[in-house]
Amino acid sequence: MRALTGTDPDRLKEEKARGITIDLGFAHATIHAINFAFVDVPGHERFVKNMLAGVGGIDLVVLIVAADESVMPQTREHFDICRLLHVPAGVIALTKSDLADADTLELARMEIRELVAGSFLDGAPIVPVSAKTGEGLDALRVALAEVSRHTPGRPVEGATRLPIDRVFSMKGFGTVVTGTLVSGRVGIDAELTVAPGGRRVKVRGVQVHGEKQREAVAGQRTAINLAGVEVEEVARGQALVTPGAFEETRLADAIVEVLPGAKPLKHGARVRFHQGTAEILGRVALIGPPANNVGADPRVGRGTGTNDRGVDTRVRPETPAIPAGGRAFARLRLETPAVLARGDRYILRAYSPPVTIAGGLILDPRPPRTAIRTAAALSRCQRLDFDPVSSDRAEAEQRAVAVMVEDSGPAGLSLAAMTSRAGVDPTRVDAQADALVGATLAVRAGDVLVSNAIYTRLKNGIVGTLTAHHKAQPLSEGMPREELREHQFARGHAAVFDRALADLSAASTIFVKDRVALATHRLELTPEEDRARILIERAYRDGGLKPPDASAIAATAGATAPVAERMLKLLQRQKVLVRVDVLLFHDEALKQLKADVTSIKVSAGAGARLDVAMFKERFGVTRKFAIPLLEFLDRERLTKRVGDARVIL
Ligand SMILES: Nc1nc2c(ncn2[C@@H]2O[C@H](COP(=O)(O)OP(=O)(O)OP(=O)(O)O)[C@@H](O)[C@H]2O)c(=O)[nH]1
Ligand SMILES: [Mg+2]
Repeated sequence: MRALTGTDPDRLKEEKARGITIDLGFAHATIHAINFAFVDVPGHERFVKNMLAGVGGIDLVVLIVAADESVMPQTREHFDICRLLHVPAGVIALTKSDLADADTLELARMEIRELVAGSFLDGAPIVPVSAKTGEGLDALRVALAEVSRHTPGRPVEGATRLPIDRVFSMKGFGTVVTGTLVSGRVGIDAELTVAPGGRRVKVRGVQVHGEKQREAVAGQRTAINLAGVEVEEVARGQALVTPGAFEETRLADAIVEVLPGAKPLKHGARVRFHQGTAEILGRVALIGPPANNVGADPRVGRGTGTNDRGVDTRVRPETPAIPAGGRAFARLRLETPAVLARGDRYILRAYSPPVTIAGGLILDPRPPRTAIRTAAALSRCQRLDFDPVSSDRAEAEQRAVAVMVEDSGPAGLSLAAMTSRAGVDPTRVDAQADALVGATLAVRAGDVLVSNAIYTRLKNGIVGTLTAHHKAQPLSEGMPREELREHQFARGHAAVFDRALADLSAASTIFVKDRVALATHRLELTPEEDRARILIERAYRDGGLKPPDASAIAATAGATAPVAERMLKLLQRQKVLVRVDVLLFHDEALKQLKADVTSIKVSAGAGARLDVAMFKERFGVTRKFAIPLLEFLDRERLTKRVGDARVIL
């Protein structure tokens, strides 16, 4: 690395003393007018954990094999990791070429070719180099420049994500974090989140390759000076992200690919989950029906078949497992939260001894907490399955959003979750929502999508509930809106309920005011009730501002007390009678009163006064009615109390 970049990446005292790399080292160089940032990773198997924190964001790999030692166990593990992470391309450097003769070099070449056969490095240049003599360095530079030209760029427009690999404090600056910016950009004054944890921070300064910049973009090695956080509050494994753009999660559904040489990965196995710069302990739970069921995925936990007499000798595995070289769907249960997105690659290492056993792709960073050893869970994962490189992106997104909308039930999938959970680019959220609605898979209500099936069920449920309500309470004009929502859709999103009411109302199926009724609903009163209702209403209308006493109304109406009581309630719900304090007035009397007070103001001018005596005199009422009515006028903001009198407003 020093021969290539002029920088010795080994920073630690212990590294210098022992002559080995323990932790990540960084350097940069411009080669054939291309800016390269190098992440030097430790080779020793004891430090693979650190190596993993360095390879998360790389676009290219330089696989280093010492010519005198050829392919070593750690070479295989590093190569496996690169393959599982789907590093797209690379170059192989055969170092210490000065220590090897032509035959040794050729032997090493052969072993390397065998190792990489059929992989992304199949056919990659193998360049002998010597750091000692400098031989081959130019050829390595040419190879690097060449392979980098075919490397896809990183998404600059997406959400910002910088997995943190180092944190330190700089005198006069405060907290600095470094990492490879895997997507988005980081500019001065940007407000970001340190996740997991959700600590909000502000970017004070940005450096790329040791130089101050106003902004860093995806693909760059970056050092960021942060305001709003102490060094002790940030650690490798966290990420600097756009607030809300990623899921902080302890559960994820994923594809798992077990390495050909690894032991079978058992259901429930404890593993070390590596993603970004994080290492998190967790367990792997296999998704799908038990392997010994008919129709089960034959790649999961396959038995030994039949013996020569045709007897089924398959052992029913106690614990299903993904065999070496197998691929399956699994739910990852993490012991602490990770910051994940759909499409993330990750590595699994055994809990002990910590060797690399598998890797995979995150399909859903926030799956529902439902049973997973079922055919339904398996088919759900099949619908979520995709390949970030070869799949039709819009189509894969569409499938994922449809599944997630179904998962979300009546609560609906928010447009924000379409980005954080389903990985839809914010600029395409509306189009994807429209497409789903167009395919009659979902209904959009405000900022949420709810499945068409649930929406239809909700609408039918509303009609059913109202039908039952009208039957049970024929005198009710309908159900209070909130009561209907509680009854029908308590766990649902309010916007979805509102949309259902609006749709049913537009279709003239229901009638919505404070209460919701079927459009066909008519009050059905008995002749006695109807007569009482008419007489009561007349009594209040005639009473005007001196209404009858409610407790004596039954006699007036010639009805029984319960009937009179029901009719009084009905007239109040219909807003024919209005309660003022403990009194009931006919709505028309109150409207007339307000009109009269307004006309006083017109004739006497603004600021005219009205006191209790004047009110009694003018409207011919006693104090018993005058006081509540004046307070009513205050509440209606027609008058305002000033001392003992009132000013007409
Ligand atoms: N003769 C010769 N010696 C070399 C060459 N490259 C490295 N060495 C020596 O090999 C030893 C290990 O070199 P490093 O560059 O630390 O190897 P590394 O792969 O980074 O090792 P780790 O990071 O600890 O895994 C050192 O003593 C180097 O001086 C070379 O091209 N020729
Ligand atoms: Mg080293």
